[in-house]
Amino acid sequence: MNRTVSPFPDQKPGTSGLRKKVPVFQAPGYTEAFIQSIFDSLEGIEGETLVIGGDGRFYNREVIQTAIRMAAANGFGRVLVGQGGILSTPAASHLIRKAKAFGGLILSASHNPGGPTEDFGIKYNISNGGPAPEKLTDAIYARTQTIDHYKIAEFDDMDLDRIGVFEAGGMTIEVVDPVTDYADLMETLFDFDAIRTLVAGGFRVAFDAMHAVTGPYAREILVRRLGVDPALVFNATPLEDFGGHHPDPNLVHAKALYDLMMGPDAPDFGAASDGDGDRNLIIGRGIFVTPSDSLAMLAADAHLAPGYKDGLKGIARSMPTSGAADRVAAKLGVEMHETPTGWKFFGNLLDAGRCTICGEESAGTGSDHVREKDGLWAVLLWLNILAVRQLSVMDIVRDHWADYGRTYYSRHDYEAIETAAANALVAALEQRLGSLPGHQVGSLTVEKADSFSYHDPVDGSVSRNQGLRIFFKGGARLVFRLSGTGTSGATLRVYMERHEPDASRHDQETLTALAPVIEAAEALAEIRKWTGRDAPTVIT
Ligand code: VG1
Ligand code: CO
Repeated sequence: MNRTVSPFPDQKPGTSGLRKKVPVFQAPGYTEAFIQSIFDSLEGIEGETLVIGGDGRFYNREVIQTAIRMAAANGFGRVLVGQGGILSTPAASHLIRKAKAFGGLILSASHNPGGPTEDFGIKYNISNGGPAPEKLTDAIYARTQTIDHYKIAEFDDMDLDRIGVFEAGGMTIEVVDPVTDYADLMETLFDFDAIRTLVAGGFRVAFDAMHAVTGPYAREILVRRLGVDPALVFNATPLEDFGGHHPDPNLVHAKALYDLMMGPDAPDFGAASDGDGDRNLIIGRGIFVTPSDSLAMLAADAHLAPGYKDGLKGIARSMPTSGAADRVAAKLGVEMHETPTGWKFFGNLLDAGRCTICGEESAGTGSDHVREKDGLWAVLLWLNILAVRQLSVMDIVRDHWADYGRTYYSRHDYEAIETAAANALVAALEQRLGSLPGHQVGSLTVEKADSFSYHDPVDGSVSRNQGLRIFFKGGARLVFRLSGTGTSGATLRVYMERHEPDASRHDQETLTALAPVIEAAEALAEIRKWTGRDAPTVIT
């Protein structure tokens, strides 16, 4: 049946779908209007398959029931839904590809907190398993401006906990095991025997699932298939509110793991993932591996894993990610691509065979095995490399720095600042960009400054205003951009990096090594003046 609904004018497309507070999604007709706007923007869904799953956060089950009824009324022939409403983002991407589905709805707000007054999100992925490209997210947004009704079938809630095939509203609904297919895919890419041998030999692996979606995946893959000690798999039961924490695998929110890894009884390898399982944090005994470095190191050694034994077609990174991976691509003699923030920009490159491994500084790494970033994939590739090289994480990192130089890197986030102030800061800096080259800031001299535009080499589309970049003589770089995933006010992200080729200078503290770049950020953008903040909320 058709029900009337009002358009909702202020929902600009974000970095990954629509993210709002739960009460916003609970407003009558709101969720339905967004889902209908997605369906209205797709062509040819009649009789097709739709994958639905989420990270298990509060409101997941309710939205899944609504989405199933709406899929039936909109003419889908089949829905595949993860048991309990669960599918990690990479597992959903894989399922879309494996089932040759038309697309999928992924319900998550990723690393944002969950609960009745916390965050929820809805994202649409296309048939390649990847996030909708900008053209489609723009179309969905345009539809939200004019939508006046939605279609919904009337049938009882489905039992999401029972695996099986059901019929309702003229549509087939299959409740599937969310873990097995994904775990099997991982076994095709990595040498599980080698990792099992490593673990059996006393190599201790710790994993923090942060009470989010990777718990069941980690139990199956790490514990059951690889023999990892279950006592070192922490917070493996998904909770609707993630135990009241942010399921964000960084040094602030995964501090317990960090402290363990820096402590006297540290395991050999520590990792964590986020709410929806697409991010990864890697910490060796006594050493945190920055995500930008991790991307470079995984790319350099990927050929040691069976799935990548023929080498890489290319590497891609988001613009704010450090240039460490570029040096690996240059040495391997493969293409290097620099895209805007957000996984949707990697899809075309992966589909066209222009890159094999992709990554973002925000703890996202992945490959052409799916079309999303993949937290456990990165953990397994690290373990495969460690098993083959028989070195510690610390030694692998130091070797890499010795070969390629070290790229010091840090991101400063100013969360929940006033939107108007954030926009004004960016506008003021943007206006000055043209006058910056040659300008002296402390000990640094600006070489070049611009606003990043991306020209997609595959489909020719152009994405503008993707962040302000300031390059200094000698290779340091500063980037400013506003987050597209926050749900309260604005978040300013400042990204700093500096390459240090001299191995005798690889032991500096990151913030010391970056001090001139950090000072330049304040001098150029006047962050204090605009935001009223003395310090960032999160430093990663
Ligand atoms: C952030 C990260 C970005 C990532 C995005 C979605 O976006 O910076 O790299 O792709 O989150 O990740 P933003 O616009 O807030 O900077 V996930 O794991 O939250 O889906
Ligand atoms: Co995520």
